[in-house]
Amino acid sequence: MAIPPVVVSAARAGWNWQWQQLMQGLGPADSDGNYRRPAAAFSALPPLPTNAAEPGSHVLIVGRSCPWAHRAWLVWTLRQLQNSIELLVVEPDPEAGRWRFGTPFLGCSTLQELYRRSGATTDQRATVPVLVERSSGRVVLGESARLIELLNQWPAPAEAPDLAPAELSAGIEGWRELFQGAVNDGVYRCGFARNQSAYDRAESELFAALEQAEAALGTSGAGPWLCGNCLTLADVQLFPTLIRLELVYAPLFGVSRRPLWQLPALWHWRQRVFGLPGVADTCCDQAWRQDYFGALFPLHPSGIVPAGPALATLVQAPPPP
Ligand SMILES: N[C@@H](CCC(=O)N[C@@H](CS)C(=O)NCC(=O)O)C(=O)O
Repeated sequence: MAIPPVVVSAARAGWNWQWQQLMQGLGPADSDGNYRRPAAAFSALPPLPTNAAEPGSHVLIVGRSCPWAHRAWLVWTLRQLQNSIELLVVEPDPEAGRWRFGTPFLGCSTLQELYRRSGATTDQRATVPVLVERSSGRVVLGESARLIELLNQWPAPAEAPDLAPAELSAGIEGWRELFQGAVNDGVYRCGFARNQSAYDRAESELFAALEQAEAALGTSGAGPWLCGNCLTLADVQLFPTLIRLELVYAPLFGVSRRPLWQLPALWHWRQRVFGLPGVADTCCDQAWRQDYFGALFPLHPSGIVPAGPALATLVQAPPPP
């Protein structure tokens, strides 16, 4: 028997109302429906700690699926900070919507406890990445854009690259500012948009920025990195978003106007970054899929985790003609 149209429209209105409530749990939106990322706790760039050179004095806490943590993990890897800063991976707890430690860390079982102990208020989110001083157990910095700057100043082996050389600073900062809003946060503004216009705004800004990067890399004699011969924080900031593009952002957040193979300079750039020593170890495609599709209930209520594509096909094979 056909369901009466009045019942269908009542169910739709009820479902839409509930969806808006659930979306509020993912993140706030402004009155036009644009997602507005809440400010991070412990976001100011501190001076380099006096005990930075002491091996094991600090711990970098990351989550595998988080793109903001990924950028810090990349700088830690590229600058070979393994002997000076310990890396600690936390696990998601989708039911409680927070990060937890596999085994208690400095007396805390959740990241939230660690943040509270450092003075975070109850309305502040306990986010990764976060840098913690081991001896005091206190948060040093919890904002990834500043954290990658701090890690770039951290005492490192002589052969470690400087990812922000002074002579390139204008170019690096230009790219970083563009990517932070239009791309890194842009994918979330697409996925968490509350209406079509909010999505349209974020989506066109995002692809305009990608096309700008494509044009810069595709210019003859340019590259191999965004700022020329030198790998910089600009490359570091773009990679975590682009490596997740076909795996999660296209299917889940609707970032699908152009798959990356249609931006060939960026496709090859992504392969180059992936091929740098240690970078593959920071790419956990199974965890990305599981965490995004399994945990973002309002966007994907079934929780069904898609089977592909395999990461290897995105970083090893040449793009389709
Ligand atoms: N502004 C922060 C944002 C980081 C962030 O949003 N991390 C997410 C994971 S991708 C998180 O830890 N969320 C936990 C929460 O919101 O409670 C940064 O860039 O460091």
